[in-house]
Parts: sequence; C-alpha cells; structure tokens
Amino acid sequence: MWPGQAMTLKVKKVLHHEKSKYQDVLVFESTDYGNVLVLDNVIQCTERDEFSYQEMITHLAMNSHPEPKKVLVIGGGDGGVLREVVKHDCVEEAVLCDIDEAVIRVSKQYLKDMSVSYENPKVKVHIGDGFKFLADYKNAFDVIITDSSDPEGPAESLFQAPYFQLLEGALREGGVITTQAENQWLHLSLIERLKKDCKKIFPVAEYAYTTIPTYPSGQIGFMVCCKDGSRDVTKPLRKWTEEEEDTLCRYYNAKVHEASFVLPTFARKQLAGK
Ligand code: AAT
Repeated sequence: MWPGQAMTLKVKKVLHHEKSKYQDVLVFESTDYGNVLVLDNVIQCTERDEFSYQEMITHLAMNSHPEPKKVLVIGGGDGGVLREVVKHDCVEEAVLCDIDEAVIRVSKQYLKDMSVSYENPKVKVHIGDGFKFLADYKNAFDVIITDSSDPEGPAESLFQAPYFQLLEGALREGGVITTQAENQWLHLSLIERLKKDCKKIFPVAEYAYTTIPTYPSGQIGFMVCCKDGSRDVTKPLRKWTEEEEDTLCRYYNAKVHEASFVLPTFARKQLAGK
C-alpha cells in the first residue's frame, strides 16, 4: 500500500512469531521504540508512539458525543483503544470485537500498557469478524470505533459502504463513529471514496489526522461521522480541564481535536470533491 518506500526499525529481539488463522503475527523488541506488533508485515503499534493513534481515534469520537454509555470497538485487539474508552467515567459498557484471538493473546503478554483494560469489569470481548458482529446490532451503541488494519487482508470489508451502513444502523440516536482512514499523502483517492460513501450514509462525515512516526509517512487519518446533522464534530462537545488533559492524555487535547480537522490545501480540495 506504500510502493517504493519502507519504514525500518532496528530489532533487538524477536519475542513471538506465528501464523494465526487470519494473519502473520510478529512481536519484537526494538532498540528505540519499545515492543512492536506487526501483522502481515505491517506495523500496527509500537510502545513509544501508540498513544498518538489510540488517543486520537478514541477521543475524537468520545468527546463529540454528549454522554457515551455504550461503546463498541471493532478491531483494536492490542487493547489500546479500550484503555482510552474507559478513561470516560460515563461509559457503562465497552465491547471489543477483534477477528483474531492471537492479537489479544500476544498483546496481553508483550504490550502490557496497551492491554491493561482487558481486566476492567466494564469491558466485554468477542472474537469474530467485525462486519458479521455488527449485523446483529440495531440502535445499540453511542460510539463505535473501528480500529482496523489496512484494507488488504481481513479488514477489507471494513472499508466498504455496506459496513458504514451497518455502523449507522448499530448506532443510537446522536451516535458517533470513528474509523482508521489511512494517510493523505499515500491514499487520498481511497480517503475521497471513503468520505463520499460516508456522506451518503451520515449527515456529518469529516476527515482528521494525527502524526505518528511509525505509520507509513508519519501520519494516519480518521473518518469521524455523526448521525445528528446539527453536530459539529470538529469541535469537542465535551472538554476535560487542562489539568485533566495533562494527566489523562499525552497527545489529545481540545486544541489538537480542532486542529486535526484542518487539512493542507491539496487534501482539502480533493476531499471537497474539487
Ligand atoms: N491499535 C492498533 C492498531 C491496529 S490493530 C488492527 C486490528 O484489526 C487487529 O487486531 C486485527 O486482528 C483486527 N481486524 C482486522 N480485520 C478485522 C475484522 N474483519 N474484524 C475485526 N477485527 C479485525 C490498526 C493499525 C493500522 C495500521 C495502519 N497502517
């Protein structure tokens, strides 16, 4: 998905390698980025910079909802998004559906900071395909976060219009979604198509992005959509105090929330359909 370029991390030690039912699963200790999870040769997270992605994909949605009580995470087997979801006291239940038990198992063993929330009593785990899981739920969740791998592999269906239709149906009134939506330098046509698909289904659909050194080209984006057409997701509806922000998060804050939707001209024009 990124022809002609590669990201290199120096390996100190391979900690785990297996072929699961769905993908090649590798965990290694790096010299400078802590432990690293790799699926089908693609870096999914490193202990050093994961907070950027996990905080942003979670809090952009959570803070665009007045009171999220029931939250669903599709993918996200490392547990990092769950860790962020349960930082919101209003959450009563957080359900995670990942296709691959191997990701959850190795994360509990080697990515301790990310997987802490599997112990939280509010958390429920389901192993299965996110697309199939979602089809059984109607009007059930306030926020749904799709923390999925790239569209080449088991996550392919999670980037198609029928999936966004299922997300819309599974949301309660006023519900919000975020999904992993790739990089504006590398995948602008894919993002343009995603945004058009989302716009047909949700009255509000906006692209935001974060910086993260170990994802291709150092950035990754999110589609943020809402069922309520009067909601402006580019501004946080709920805010923590600055002291709370400083203790709860290392990347996300209310100003970064707003800034993450401000796109460079080339991307803004293409995503506006110009
Ligand atoms: N938070 C870390 C980043 C990830 S993990 C992506 C997860 O999506 C993996 O645990 C994988 O098993 C899961 N997954 C893939 N397909 C499905 C599916 N169909 N249903 C449910 N879960 C699925 C994402 C990193 C993004 C990398 C960007 N280049």
